[in-house]
Amino acid sequence: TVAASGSAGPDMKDHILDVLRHRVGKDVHSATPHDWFTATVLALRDKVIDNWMDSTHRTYEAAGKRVYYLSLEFLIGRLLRDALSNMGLTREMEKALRTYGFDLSAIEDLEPDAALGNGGLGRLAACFMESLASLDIPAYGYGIRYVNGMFRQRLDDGWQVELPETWLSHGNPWEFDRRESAYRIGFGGEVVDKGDRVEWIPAEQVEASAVDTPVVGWRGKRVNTLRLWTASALDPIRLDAFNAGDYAGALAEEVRAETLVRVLYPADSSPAGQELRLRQEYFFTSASIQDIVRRHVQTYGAIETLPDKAAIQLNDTHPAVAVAELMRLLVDVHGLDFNEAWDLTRRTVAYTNHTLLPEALESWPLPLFERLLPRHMQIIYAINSRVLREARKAGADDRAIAAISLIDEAGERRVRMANLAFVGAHSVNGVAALHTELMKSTVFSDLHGLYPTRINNKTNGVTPRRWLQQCNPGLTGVITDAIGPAFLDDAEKLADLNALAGDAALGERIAEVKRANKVALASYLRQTMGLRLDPDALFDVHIKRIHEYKRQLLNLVETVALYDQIRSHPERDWVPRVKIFGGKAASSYHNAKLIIKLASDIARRVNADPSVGGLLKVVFMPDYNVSKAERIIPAADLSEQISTAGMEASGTGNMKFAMNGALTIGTLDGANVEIKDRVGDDNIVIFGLTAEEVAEKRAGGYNPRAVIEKSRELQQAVSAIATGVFSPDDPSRYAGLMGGIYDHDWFMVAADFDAYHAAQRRVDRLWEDQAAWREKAIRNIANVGWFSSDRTIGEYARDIWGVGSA
Ligand code: DL6
Repeated sequence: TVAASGSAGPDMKDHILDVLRHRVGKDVHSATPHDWFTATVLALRDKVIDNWMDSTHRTYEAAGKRVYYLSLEFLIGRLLRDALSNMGLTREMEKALRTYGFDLSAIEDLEPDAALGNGGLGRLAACFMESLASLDIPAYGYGIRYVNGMFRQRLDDGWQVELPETWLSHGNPWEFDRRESAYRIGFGGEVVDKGDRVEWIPAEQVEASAVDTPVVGWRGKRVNTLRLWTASALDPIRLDAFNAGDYAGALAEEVRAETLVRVLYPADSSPAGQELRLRQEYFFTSASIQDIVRRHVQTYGAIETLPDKAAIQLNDTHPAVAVAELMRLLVDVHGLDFNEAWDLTRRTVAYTNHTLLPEALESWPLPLFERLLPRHMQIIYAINSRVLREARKAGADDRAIAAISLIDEAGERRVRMANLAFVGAHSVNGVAALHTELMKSTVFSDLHGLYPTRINNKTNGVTPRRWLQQCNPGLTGVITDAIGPAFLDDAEKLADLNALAGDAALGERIAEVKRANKVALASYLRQTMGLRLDPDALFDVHIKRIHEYKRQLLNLVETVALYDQIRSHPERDWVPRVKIFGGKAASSYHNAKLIIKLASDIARRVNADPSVGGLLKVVFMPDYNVSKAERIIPAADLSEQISTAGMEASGTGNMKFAMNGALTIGTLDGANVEIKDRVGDDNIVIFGLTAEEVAEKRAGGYNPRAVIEKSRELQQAVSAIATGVFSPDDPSRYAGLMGGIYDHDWFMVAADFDAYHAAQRRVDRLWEDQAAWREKAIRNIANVGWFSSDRTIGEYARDIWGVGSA
C-alpha cells in the first residue's frame, strides 16, 4: 500500500516551477493566475499518478472483483482541494504557492465546478467514487463527458435565466485522453438472421472514446478511475463535400456525434422525453459495457466468469439498457445461449432506484426504442416473455401481469426501464429505509411479489472528507482537539463527542467556529449580492433543486406569515432570522421558476421594510452549486428538509447539514427518519403528516380550502401572495400558484402549514437557550457519522457486490 506522501518526492516548490515552465509554457513573469492553477494541478497530479498506477497494478495482481458504477451524472464539483487533502499535501502546496506570492484558496477558487449532474443523484455518485477509493475497492465510474454541464443560473429581476456552463473552456488539467479505449456505438438499422445467430447492422455509428480522471481516496491509499465518454464521428470530415464547398455537410457527421455529449439534460426527477436523451443513455451504456467485457476477456480469457470479477451498478434507470446490451454482447458476439447469458447478466447487474415519482420513472415510446435499438427491442421481448411466463406460473393475475410487464400497454405502448432494470438485476435497492419500504408497497409491489428477496435498502451517505473536513476545517480542528483524530478515518467515531455534549467549553468553541463561518458567508453575500446580514441571527437554509415536492413554497408562505406577525406584534421577542434559499429549476418547470421569482419578490419587499427592524432577511442566492454548498452548509444553523412525506427518496443535504452542526427542521421523509433515530427526538424538529397520512388524504376527500379557511395565519399569507402584495407590478402573478394550494394542494402545503409554523416557533424557543442549542448541535455532529458514504459503500460491497479491498 502506498502511504499518503506528506513530504515525498522533489520539493513541491521547484516542481511547480518546472511544470509551469515545461508543461504550461510560462515563467513566473508571464504566468496568469490560471496558469498557476494549471501548474498546481499538474504538479499534484504527478504525485497522484504514482498511486494510481500502483492501485491498478495491485488490482491486476490480486485478480479481484471490480465495481463498475454506471451513472449518467457525476456532480463532482472542484477536485483540487479534495485531491490535495486526500493526498496529505495541502500544507506542502500552501507553502510552495506562498513562496510565489499565491494563496492556495485563491488558486482553488479558479477551478471550475464540474457540474455533470443535476442534484442528489449525481452528487451521490461523486461521493460514492470517493468512498470506493477510500475503502480501497477497485472501481470505475462510467459516465458522459458533457461539454456543457448543469446550466449557470442568473436572476434577471428575480426570474431564472439559464446560461451555458463552460467548465472545459480553459482545458481540464485533470483528465487523460485514452484514445486506445474506443468503441463503436450503433443506432438504428436492422437485424439480420444468419441462421445460427443474428446480427445487428446499425444504420449509423459513432465512436466513443475514453477520457479518464483519477479519483483519490482518503490518505491517497487508492486512486480509482472516473471514465467519461466523449463522442466523435468515424469520419470526422467528408472531404468530397468539403472540396465541393459544402462545409456544413462535410462536418455534419461530426456535429451529430458531438451533439451526443454536448449537454447535460437539466431535468431533475422527470424524464427528458427527447430522442437525444435515449441516444445519450445508450451511447454511454454501450461504451461502458463493451469496455467492461473487453477488460474481462482480455484478463481472464473467457466471459463465463464475468459475475465473479465484475459488479455493475446501475445508478437509476438511465443506464438500464445495460441489461439488454450485455445480453446482446453475450449472445450475439460471444455466442452464449440465451439462458446462460441471462444468468450471467443477472448475477453481474444491480440497480439502485432513486425516486418513486411516477413522472420520473423512465419509459420510452416503443416505436422510438425499436427504431433506435432494434436488436435490444427483440432481446427485451424475449426477456419479457420469460418473466411473464414465470409470473403466470407463480399465480399472477392479469392486473399483476400488466404491472410486471416490461411493456406498458396502457395507451401508447412504452418500454419501462425500471422494470427492465428490476428483472435484469440480482439486487434492487432503495436509498433510505422508508423509500425502500415504499418501493415494496407501491411502484414495485408486483415485481416484489414475484422476486421477494431482491429489494434491499442502502441508506445514502456523504463523504465526510468533502462535507466536513475540507469544507469546515475550523470544526474539524475543534473536534480533533476534543476527541482526537480517529474520526478522520472512521466517521462513526464522531460518537465520542456524545460524552462531551454537555461540555460548555466545547459548545463555545463550536459556536465560535459556526460564527466565523457565518461571518465568512455574510461577507461573501455582501460582496456578491450587496446584502448586509447579521451573523448573530439564526441562519435558516433551504438549498436544493427547486421542486414542488421539496416545498420551498411552504417555507415562503411561512416566511410571509412570520413577516406579518413581526409587523403586527413588534413588542414580542422575535428571534432574528436570515432565510437563505438557493437552487435551480428545470428550464421547462413553470411553477418551480415562479417559486424562485416569488422568493425574490418576498426578499425585495421584506429586506427593504424598516418595520421588521432587521429581524427578518430573505436571500435567494443565484447559481447554487457544489462549491456554494461547501460555503453555505458550514454556516447554517437550521437545515430545511421539509418535503411532502413519501416523496423525497432520501436526501443527502440533510446529512451534510447535521454533520456540520445544524439542527434539522423536517418531515418524516427519506433519510430524515433515520437522522431522527440517530440524533434523538430532542435534537431535531419534526413536524407534519407522515407518508401514510399523505396517502390517506390524497385517497379520500382532502379539502384544502377548508383547511386554509381555518388557519388565520395561512389564509392571510396565501391571500397576500395571491393578491399581489409582493408583486405590485403584476398583481395576478401568483394567483395560479396560490390557486393550486386552494384547489388540490397535491404537495400538502396547506395541510402541513400550521404544524410547520408551530415547529418554527419551537425552533425560536430552542435558539433562545444558546447553551442547550449548542448541546443539540454537538449531538447532531456526534451521531451522524453513520451517514458517511464509507458506511453506505461498505454495505453495497458486502451485500450486493461481494467485493473486498485489493
Ligand atoms: O439518492 C440520491 C438522491 C436522493 O437523495 C433524493 O432524495 C432523490 O430525489 C434523488 N433522485 C433523483 C431522481 N432522478 N431521477 N431519476 O435525482 O436521488
